[in-house]
Formats: sequence, C-alpha cells, structure tokens
Amino acid sequence: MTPSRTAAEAVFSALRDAGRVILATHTHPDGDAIGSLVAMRLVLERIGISSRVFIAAQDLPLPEELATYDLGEVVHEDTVDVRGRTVVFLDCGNADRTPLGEWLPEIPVLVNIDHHHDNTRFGTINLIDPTASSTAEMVWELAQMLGVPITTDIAEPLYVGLLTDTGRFSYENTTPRAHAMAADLIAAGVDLTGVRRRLYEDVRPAKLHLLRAALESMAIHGDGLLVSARVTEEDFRGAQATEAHAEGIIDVLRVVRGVRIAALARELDVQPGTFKVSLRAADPTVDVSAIARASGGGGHPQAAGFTTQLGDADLADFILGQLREQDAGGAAA
Ligand SMILES: [Mn+2]
Repeated sequence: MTPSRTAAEAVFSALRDAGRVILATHTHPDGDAIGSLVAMRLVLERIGISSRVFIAAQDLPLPEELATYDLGEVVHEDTVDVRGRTVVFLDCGNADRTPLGEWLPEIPVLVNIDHHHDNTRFGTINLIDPTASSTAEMVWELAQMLGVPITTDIAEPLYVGLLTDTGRFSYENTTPRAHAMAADLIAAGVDLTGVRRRLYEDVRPAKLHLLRAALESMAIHGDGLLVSARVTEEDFRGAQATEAHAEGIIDVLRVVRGVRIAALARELDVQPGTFKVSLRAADPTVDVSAIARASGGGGHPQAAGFTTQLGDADLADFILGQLREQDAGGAAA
C-alpha cells in the first residue's frame, strides 16, 4: 500500500491553508529523520510553502555527519511557540517520541507522515505507510505526486534516509521500490562517495574506543539466541565518546552466528542508571518491536528500542522470555 493520492492531497491542502508550518521529527534524530526534514522543507519550498524545522534543544548540535545539510533557520522550544501552528511530524511513530509531547493538544493541525508499522496515528491527518523502507521514501513519493523535480539538493538527504534506514540496503525493508528510489536519486546526482565517507568512513577514534568497551561487555545468552552488550556512562567518558558514537555497534553484534536477537544497552548521561536498549532481529521471524513495546518502547519488527533500568542478566531474561512468548504464539504474537 503506497500513500494514496487522496491522502497526499489532504496533507498538501492542509499545508497550503496553513500560514506557518513547522516540520518536526523524533528525539535523537537519525539519518531518516534529518534526511526527511531537509528534503521535505525543500519540496514544500518548491511549491511555495515556507516552513521551519523544529529540533529540540537537547538534540542540538546534530551529529556531525548529519549536520552538513541545510535545515534553514532551526527553531527549538526556546525560540518558537508551536501552539496554534500546523506541525508536520516526519518519521515519528508515537507522540511520546516527539519533542513536542506536552504541546500536542494545542496544535490544531498535526500532520503525521511515517513508516513505522506501529504508528499510533496521533495526527489530525495521518499518512502512514508501513511498506515504505523509510520516511524518506514517502517524501520522495510525495515530491513525485506534486511534480516537484528531484534535484540534487533534495536527492542527497533522501538518499541518506534511505541508506541509513535500510542498513545500507541490507535489512528486510530493502524492497524493489527502495532500490528504484536509490536509482532515481543516484541519477539525480547524489555524491555517493561523499555520503559514504561522511556516514561510515570518517570515523573518530572515540567511536572505536566505545566499540571496544561494548565488545568487552559482550555476552551470549539463552544458548546462543541472544547477544548483548552494554556501554556505561563511564565507558562514554573513557572513550571520550558521545551518544552518536554508539551508532552501528548493534550491527556488529547482530552478525554473530546463530543469534536471533542482538541488544545494546547504553546508559543515558541525563539519567544515570537508565539505559536505552536497541534491539535488532537477526532472524526475520522475530518481531523485536513487540518486545520493545512490552517495555514501553517501539520501533520496527527488525529494529526497535526501549529504556530500562534492568541489569544485564535481568534484561537478557526479559528479552528471552518475550522471545519464548513470540515463538509460542506463532504469527499472532
Ligand atoms: Mn525511519
């Protein structure tokens, strides 16, 4: 199911009527979040709708590799009042993941454009396509419906969203449509070498120091079904690493032979003792988003997350218990 023309038209008539449009995404914005924001702002600009990008103060500055794109004048909670405005949320599965949570009831028109299958449809207009690889893919389709040419400046951020959300074209969401989109974007002039270097090769030593700390903590649980690792606040300090440097560690873990789930717990500097857990399914029959939801989080069947205060052993017990329930419940789980 691709977004229907009618749904897309509802989105754009809402935006056209709006005086002041704000574009927002989830907290800890990733490549798809930023890529979609950058591209959407340009697409709207091309059809005469001006918008501003909202990023929470706590998420600024953005990770270096995502900070190269033109977001225009970024606004945050101290610089803009979003009440009474039209807000477009991109790549945001539920209201809890928005940095605007407490203001949502005061936002009259809330456009929710997303590909998370468990999106809670918190918008007043919801354009949700779980078959899309990324929100970037949905923005690409909207641009085409509107007849907006995919110029290089639009193509490159969209490519970043596509590339990061498909795990460099390796996850289950790497559909023929995802590859067709890649072909279109490359034809539009994406600097593939530049993107690859910036996202994956321009690695700071801090990132490898943090990876080492994670691997030192690596443990295999449940007769090899689960691999887990943990990085503490002390590890971050020792490695001189930031949250962004933890990106990609989970992908190192998930390739272990025989493993069905990989889990990486990282301690939040704002809440010592609380860990953000990333889950990846190494087995396509596992739905890690259901496990994340059971602990108040969310995500995709193959990649999800939640926060916890559980230690290693209890966390492993929780995940393995959820996995057993899924296996017992079969497709209904
Ligand atoms: Mn996404």
